[in-house]
Amino acid sequence: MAADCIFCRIVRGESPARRVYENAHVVAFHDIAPQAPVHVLVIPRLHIASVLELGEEEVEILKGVHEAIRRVAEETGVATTGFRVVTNCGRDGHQTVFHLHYHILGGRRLGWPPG
Ligand code: D5M
Repeated sequence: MAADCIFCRIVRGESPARRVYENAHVVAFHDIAPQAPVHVLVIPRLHIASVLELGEEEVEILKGVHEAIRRVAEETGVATTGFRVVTNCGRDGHQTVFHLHYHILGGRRLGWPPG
């Protein structure tokens, strides 16, 4: 856990978030600045800076991430219409919060390629 990390604070319940799902490994909550009608973030409870820090020891966390993605997609209705899962990494990837997170975006027709 990182004391000054906003997503760690959300995991600990010290900062508010509109939680939609959680399991032993992850928490999912609505993004504060939604870019689509459905915009939910899935984050590991453990502080991991980005996908670059994932290895074999994190495989159970990744199972939890994928369970959360499926459950959030079903519960928000985008499982039937389609959606996108994105993780931004580093400067060029436009990562602004350095606690690993997966954006679930849906509820409208998304453009491709992303900007
Ligand atoms: O995306 C970081 C995302 O995190 C961005 O879409 C805003 C969101 N965010 C930041 N702070 C909060 C809080 N407190 N609640 C909910 N959502 C938040 P990135 O991929 O790093 O650019």
